[in-house]
This record gives sequence, structure tokens and C-alpha cells, in this order.
Amino acid sequence: MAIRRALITGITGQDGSYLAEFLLSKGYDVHGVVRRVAIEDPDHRLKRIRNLLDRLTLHAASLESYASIHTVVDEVQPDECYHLAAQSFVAYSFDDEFSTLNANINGTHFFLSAVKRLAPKCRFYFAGSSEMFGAAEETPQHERTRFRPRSSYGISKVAGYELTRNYREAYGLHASSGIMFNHESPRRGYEFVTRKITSAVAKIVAGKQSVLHLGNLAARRDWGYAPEYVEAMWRMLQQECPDDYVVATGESHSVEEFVEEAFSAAGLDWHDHVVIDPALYRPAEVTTLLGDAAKARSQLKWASMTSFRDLVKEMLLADLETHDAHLAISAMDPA
Ligand code: NDP
Ligand code: GDR
Repeated sequence: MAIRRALITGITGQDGSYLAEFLLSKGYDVHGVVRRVAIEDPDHRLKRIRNLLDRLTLHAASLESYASIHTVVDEVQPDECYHLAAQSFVAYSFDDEFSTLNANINGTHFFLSAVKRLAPKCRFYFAGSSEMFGAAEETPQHERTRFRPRSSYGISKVAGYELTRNYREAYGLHASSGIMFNHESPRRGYEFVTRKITSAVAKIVAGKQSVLHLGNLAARRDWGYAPEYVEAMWRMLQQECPDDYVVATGESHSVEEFVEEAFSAAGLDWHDHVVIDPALYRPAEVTTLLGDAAKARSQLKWASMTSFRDLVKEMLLADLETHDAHLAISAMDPA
């Protein structure tokens, strides 16, 4: 069988780096789209894929420029395109609605349009989000739950999802969306709450920090393990027919529970270190998210495997190692 070629946008991010590894392990010829500045500053901007660089082909393009995306899709002629690049930080989308909407909506539209014109047989994946459900009317949320987004980020993802569906229905593209609930890992960006917590715990243990400022501890999320979620993306594109799938663990925990788990695993009492900062509350919060991944289980044969406790522990261990806090590692309970 001919070697299949995959194009990944957002390859420098958490999911892109795991997906690149996964596709390389399956024998794909993997191409990634990066910003031009990333190629000029590889030590910093390509750190998550540093160990893969000799096996990847990177292309510079901008989500704001249709011409640059057209050129890359034309050059690569992918069999599968995974569109992961986005302004992905919900809190930031309240500070800059315009760039969030521009990058996330236009970027998706540009890729869909380029794929339709230049590689119409290419299978397309769109990185949809549980943030599309927003103030959800029902719990758990599934593929037929109405979208009620609460941020320009959520709105941009609803638009990307609808564009993807429309290209599937209007032009026959094999285009699917994952409605992915939160997924985390030691590669998570430091601004997201899980990594903010585990890295702070490690710094507290190492004596480099004493206080952790957080916002809404009552918010509940369905937190899964990122390497498992990228496999679900791939499975969607292996289906005969394109479709949309919720990908989730089916378990939700509050931010406070995450805090408690991480601090107590390192032998600390979070009440001694956490300070609530009202400035970190969002103008419109998504209070509870919980996904029903029954369709992914039955059609994709995909299931979340990593427990909440193990997820927190893996992230914490990685951060403790980074901060050379080995004593705390040996003191940690086995999972
Ligand atoms: P990250 O924030 O880790 O990565 C985002 C990627 O998008 C990076 O490669 C980044 O490049 C790129 N990017 C951001 N803005 C631009 C831009 N203007 N132009 C070009 N590239 C850009 O996100 P994740 O890996 O966590 O998420 C991947 C996708 O899945 C995103 O679309 C996200 O919204 C979505 N998603 C994520 C979930 C999660 O829990 N992780 C859940 C649901 C959906 P650079 O490194 O150069 O900044
Ligand atoms: P989220 O992730 O918005 O769900 O989006 P994030 O980790 O940023 O927030 C989760 C919840 O924690 C609360 N919170 C804080 N959040 C941050 N970042 N920092 C804090 O100090 C803090 N204190 C409390 C938030 O209010 C929120 O309720 C992630 C991203 O990966 C999106 O791209 C993706 O689409 C969704 O998950 C599903």
C-alpha cells in the first residue's frame, strides 16, 4: 500500500505533537504547518516536536493568509488533513475577540476551501470543542445537544464545526469534527488550569514559589488524557463516512478537586497556598461540562483509559522532575 501523507496544522501544540508521533508510528509521511517565526526560533517554538524534526516536513504558512494555505495544500497533496491550529485559550478570547474569531473561523474556512479545490479526496478533521456547548441545556452533552457557546472562542468553534459540516454536505468532502472535551498531559500549555496547578505545586515543592492564584474553583470539566484523544481523531478519518463525534471520559471533576489531588499527592495542603483572584474569573463562565462518548465507543471503538488520578499524577511527576523536586516524587503514593 502507498505511504499515506498527513498534513497537521497546530503541530507545535499539545495535540499536534502527540498526533505527529502517533501518525509517524503508523508509517505516515507527516507534514506540519507552522508559523514562519517558528522555523526561525526552533529551540523555543518547536520544543514539543524537537525529537521528531528529522522525520517531519514543516511548511510555513499563516492562518490569516489564504494564499499561503493554498500553496501548502497544493504542495503536500495530503491524504488526511488535521486542522488543529487555533487560538485555543478561552480566557484570552475575552481579551481579543477579533483575532480569535479571525484565526479560528477564517483559518478553518481557508483550509476547507483549499482542500476542496486542490485535494478533494483528502479526509479532513476539524478540532471542535466542548466549549461549543457552553451553557448546556442538558448533562451529559452528546452530539445532538444544542450549542450555546459562552465566549468568542466557543463561537469560533461552532462556526468551524458548521463550516466543516457544510463542506461535507455541499461538496461531498470527507470532513469530520471531533467535539473534544478537555484533554491534558505534561505537554499542556502553562496557561491552562491543570498545568498551571501541577507546575505551581512542583515549584512550591522546589521552594521557587509559595502562592498560586486561581479563579473559579467550582467550574467542572471532563478531563481526559491527550495522547488517547489524538487517536480518536485518526479513527474518525478511517471511517467510511465522515461524521461528528463527542470525545470525553464521561466523568467530571471541579477545579478544586484537581487542586486537592495535585497538592495532596505532593504532601501539601492547598489551603496554605491557593489564593482566589477575582480577576481570573471569566466574564461568562462555562460552569459544568460532562461528555457522553457513547457514539465514539460504538463506532470508533474508542474509549478513554486514563483515570483522573493517574492523569494528575503523570502531569505532576513531569513537573516535579523539571523542577528537580525528586524528594517529593519518592514520597508520592503509588497510583
Ligand atoms: P495548543 O494551544 O497547545 O496548540 C495550538 C496550536 O495552534 C499551536 O501549534 C499554535 O502554534 C497554533 N496556532 C495558534 N494560533 C495560530 C495562528 N494564529 N496561526 C497559526 N497557528 C496558530 O492547543 P491544543 O493542542 O490543546 O489543541 C489543539 C486544537 O484542539 C485547538 O484547535 C483547540 O482549540 C482544540 N481543542 C483542544 C482541546 C484540549 O483540551 N486540548 C479540547 C477541544 C478542542 P504556535 O505554537 O506557533 O503558537
Ligand atoms: P478551558 O480550559 O477553558 O476549559 O478550555 P482552562 O484550563 O483554561 O479552564 C478550565 C476551567 O478552570 C477555571 N479556572 C482557571 N482557568 C485558567 N486557565 N486559569 C486559572 O487560574 C483558573 N482558575 C479557574 C476556568 O474558569 C475554567 O472554568 C480548554 C482549552 O483547551 C480549549 O481550547 C478547549 O476547547 C476546551 O478546554 C475544551
